[in-house]
Amino acid sequence: MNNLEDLVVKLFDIEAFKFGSFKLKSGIQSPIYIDLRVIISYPDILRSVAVHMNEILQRSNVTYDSICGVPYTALPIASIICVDYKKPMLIRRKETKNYGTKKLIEGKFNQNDRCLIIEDIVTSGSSVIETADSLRAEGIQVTDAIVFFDRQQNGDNNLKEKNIRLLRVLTITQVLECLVKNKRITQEVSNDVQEFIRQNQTELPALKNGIIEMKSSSIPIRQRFQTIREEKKTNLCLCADLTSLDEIIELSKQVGPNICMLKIHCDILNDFSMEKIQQLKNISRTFNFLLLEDRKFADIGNTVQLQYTKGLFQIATWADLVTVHVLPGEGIVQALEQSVQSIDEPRGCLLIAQMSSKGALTNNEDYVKGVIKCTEKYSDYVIGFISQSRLTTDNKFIHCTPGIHLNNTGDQLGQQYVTPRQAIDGRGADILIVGRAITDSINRIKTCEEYQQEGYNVYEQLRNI
Ligand code: S5P
Repeated sequence: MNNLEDLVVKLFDIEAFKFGSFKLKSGIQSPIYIDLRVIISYPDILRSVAVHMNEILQRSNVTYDSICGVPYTALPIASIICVDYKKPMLIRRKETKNYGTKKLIEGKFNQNDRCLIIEDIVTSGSSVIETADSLRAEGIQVTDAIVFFDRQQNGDNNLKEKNIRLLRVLTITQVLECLVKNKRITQEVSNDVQEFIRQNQTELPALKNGIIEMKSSSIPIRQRFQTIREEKKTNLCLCADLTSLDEIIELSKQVGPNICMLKIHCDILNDFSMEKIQQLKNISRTFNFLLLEDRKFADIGNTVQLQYTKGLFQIATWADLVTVHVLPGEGIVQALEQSVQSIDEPRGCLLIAQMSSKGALTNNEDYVKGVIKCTEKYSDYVIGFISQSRLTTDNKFIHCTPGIHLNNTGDQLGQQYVTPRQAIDGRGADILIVGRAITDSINRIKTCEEYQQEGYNVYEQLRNI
């Protein structure tokens, strides 16, 4: 069955294409229903689909080191291409395991390998993008994807936005033409479908499962936190005060499902590079957590603008959130907010209201009042506080509390700890910032899970009172 036209007719005959009136998952009524899953029951057809896909790959001169099929229908197709054309395969899990290595990508790969994504049908491109984000989070390059069938609902442009070129064997227009020509459907039915397609163009949707918010790039940070907390059931911010970004990247992949935020200090890193920080950012998108650079800005407006946007770190380009002292006056916040106006993703900051360290000069009533005033004035950019108590009844401001440990009361350098329960119940914390309690523990993943569970349980208990 080398002829593509024969294959289309065969697919119609095995009911991979159905025409009528079908309610889609989205609730929309569609005149066409396409389900390529049936091909696994017809080995000749399955192989023919793979052969045609490979022909397109040959013609397009794509170079790649491995192939990753999007579960499920594309998996057998990917397997055939990999075996027949001797390419290694990767598999992206739909969910990470709760045990063992928690790997999201199975198979062997090297950093900067190029992986081709295979999918059966593309509508918006969201599944391909979800797969690409996971691969990229592992340092694998994704530049091309191939689909058997393009519904022509703007998937190609959505993928282009993510720097992925879409190759395809067939478009819906070609299928309709072929089926009319072979008298399987009437011209009228074909026109109806074309009209439906024209009216149902897609944009990149937000994905579910707490993993990847494609539109996270446009959802305000405050709202993102609320969604993450509910979907992932976590109010834990891991504070990774490690000096190796490589190590933070590895750790963030392991604990990504457990945290709502990752806090780092970029100026303590021995191996900072924009490439690596971009990788961390991709991981934060894959696992849907916020990235907080704990820069604690504390200078005049002009200087903080430069510190925020320039230099080695270019913090504004990657950090969803930063921390800020209001010591120099509210101009500091105005200056920071101004410098991210041209960035097309939401940015926010947390004001340091009260510190956890012994004898902190911040912990004075007038100072805290000034911080609250500033927070209210710049409430678009300031999403909340770093604090040791609840400072306002306005729940839109997020209270993040550091100085958390389950079985320690402090360190030798003035840090003071309370337990997660004390922080949430006693002090009104929304987010627990936990550092060495996790990073110094023998099993970081397990400890992280413990803090996540403890923090979220206390939050839920209070919510249900
Ligand atoms: O008052 C504060 C504010 C902050 S942001 N007290 C703090 O400890 N922090 C930060 O939280 C601090 O810089 C460190 O990164 C983290 C606490 O780390 P831990 O190891 O003591 O939990």
